[in-house]
Amino acid sequence: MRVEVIGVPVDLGAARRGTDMGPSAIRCARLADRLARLGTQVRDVGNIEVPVAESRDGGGRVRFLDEIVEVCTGLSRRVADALGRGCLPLVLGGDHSVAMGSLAGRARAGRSGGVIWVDAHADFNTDRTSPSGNVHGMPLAAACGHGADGLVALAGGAAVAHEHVVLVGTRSVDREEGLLLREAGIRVYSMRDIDERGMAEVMREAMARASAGGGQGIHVSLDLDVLDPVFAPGVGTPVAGGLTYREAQLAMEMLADSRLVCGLDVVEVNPALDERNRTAQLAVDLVASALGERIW
Ligand SMILES: [Mn+2]
Repeated sequence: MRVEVIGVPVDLGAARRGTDMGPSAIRCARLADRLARLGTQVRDVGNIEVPVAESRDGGGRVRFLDEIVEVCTGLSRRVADALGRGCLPLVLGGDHSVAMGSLAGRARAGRSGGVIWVDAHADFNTDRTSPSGNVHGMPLAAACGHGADGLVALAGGAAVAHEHVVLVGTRSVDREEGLLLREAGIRVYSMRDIDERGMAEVMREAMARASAGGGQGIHVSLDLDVLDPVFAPGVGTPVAGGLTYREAQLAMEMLADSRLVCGLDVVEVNPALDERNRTAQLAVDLVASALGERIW
């Protein structure tokens, strides 16, 4: 397997500053060495250029809309290039707005497929429903074709069909985004589902849905806040009651076994809030598992 690492040092979509340091923190946690040990060919193409928040106005209903569209457009080109070369794009965020660039890139490369959104939040707000105007609460809705025109236009419309989108680990949903999710008929595997049925059963079902019975590639968008804050303190919007270390690892191990993963985002690591880079280290552990590292 060949992997292209693309860093997106952006925090314009988040309320808390600092996820722009995420790509650096993840590289410092020895991502490249870890992947090389798997026998994976790794090429790091560097970072996407991101405007500095202080140099822009960023006002309006959707904060930093133009800047985020600019960043995601650049990312979508890099992702499409990677896919065109037969490589798996590994996108290091940055806040979760980068996922729109990843999915736009897949569309740009002429590929279709499903999405597994592993996150404490649903990220299904639109410009109309968002309480904050922060784009990192909107990327899944935008990828499904809902929300601000500029965001939806990134992929030229919906980048993924509702029936091939699943959420895993959800435990914080705003009222109106919940209504929108239900209306769209999107399958949510909340923490309660994981509590009751176990991660293995949830992941088997999630992968079957996202891949439409095995035929399609799956883009995995991993927000580190899906983990319980006990394991991942370095995130901007922690929510209690999240995945344990092993539940998250099992999900990634099962994704690797499926051989269906065609792209991976690792987002919302915030080194300004972390403890000695442990959340970035955890991100590297999870990426390694998603790309085939096994216990033995
Ligand atoms: Mn998220």
